[in-house]
Amino acid sequence: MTGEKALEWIGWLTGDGGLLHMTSQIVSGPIVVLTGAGISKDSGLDTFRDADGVWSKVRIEDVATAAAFARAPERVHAFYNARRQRLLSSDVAPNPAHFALVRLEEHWAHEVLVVTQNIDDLHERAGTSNLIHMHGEMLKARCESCARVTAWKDDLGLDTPCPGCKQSGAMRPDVVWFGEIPLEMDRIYQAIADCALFISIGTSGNVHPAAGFVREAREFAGAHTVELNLEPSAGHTMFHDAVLGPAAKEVPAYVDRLLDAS
Ligand code: BJW
Repeated sequence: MTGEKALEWIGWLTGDGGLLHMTSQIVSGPIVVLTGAGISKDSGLDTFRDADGVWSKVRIEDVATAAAFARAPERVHAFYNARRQRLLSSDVAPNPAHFALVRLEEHWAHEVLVVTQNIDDLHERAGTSNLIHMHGEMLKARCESCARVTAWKDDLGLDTPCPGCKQSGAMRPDVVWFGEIPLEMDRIYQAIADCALFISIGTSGNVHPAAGFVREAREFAGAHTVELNLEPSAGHTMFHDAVLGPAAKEVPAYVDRLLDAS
């Protein structure tokens, strides 16, 4: 069966400086890939918790909670307007890690679901189709009055009317702030329960519920768990294997090894 010998092959052949440890477990079946800000770092977007990250410049409690938005909506709009314009600038584009996940989806014999915490659209631009944005999307706006979600590329402000109900002052970025419930959780937990391989890419493992997915995959689904990150994440002990290095380099190489062996 395609993919059956993939991880056995990896364990046998690799061992370069970026590799912490690899087991020889044989894996075949569905894959869940969790991605975080680190996968988009090589595309020119900031991470959150690195030294130069978003949270080194603004406080979470000022921009990433519903209370912050209620208290100072202009500041929250300015924060997301700037990030939206950055995402749409000509020098931001998918990097080889995003494209490698498209190859995995296209050529793996079983389902590959990408669950991203990122609100950028770089997975879509690369071509990933089986994708969940659990923390929402920067290029969508939601009306708090009528709940309509609208594709959005312009700045948002207090004077922006909802295209549906026409009310002004109720539009917000369609993202998940702290204290809000991430999207499509039932579908995500079902996919994790069914997966044979769980791959985490470019996330620090500090934010729940995403940080708990690896435990679900390993302990309840019996999945093989692999982390690809610049440095060990907060939950690194839950992963069977780890590959340390930049996503743009390590993800294509890892996907190549999986597919070459299948
Ligand atoms: C590279 C690299 C390169 C760099 N290559 N790698 C349990 C315990 C404790 C607290 C909680 C808990 N459960 C819930 C909570 C509360 C809270 C929470 O987690 N708090 C913690 C901070 C303690 N969680 C919530 O409130 C969530 N809601 C919730 O739990 O609802 C209850 C519920 C859940 C499920 C079912 C039913 C009910 C909501 C969380 C919302 C997070 N929102 C944000 C901002 C909004 C979107 C935006 O503006 O972009 O989402 S916060 C921010 O963090 C953003 C990210 O998606 C998220 C994760 O960050 P990520 O991706 O991990 O980035 P970094 O910067 O942390 O890490 C980057 C990594 O990449 C690093 O490791 C680098 O080394 C690496 N890297 N360059 C590869 N080139």
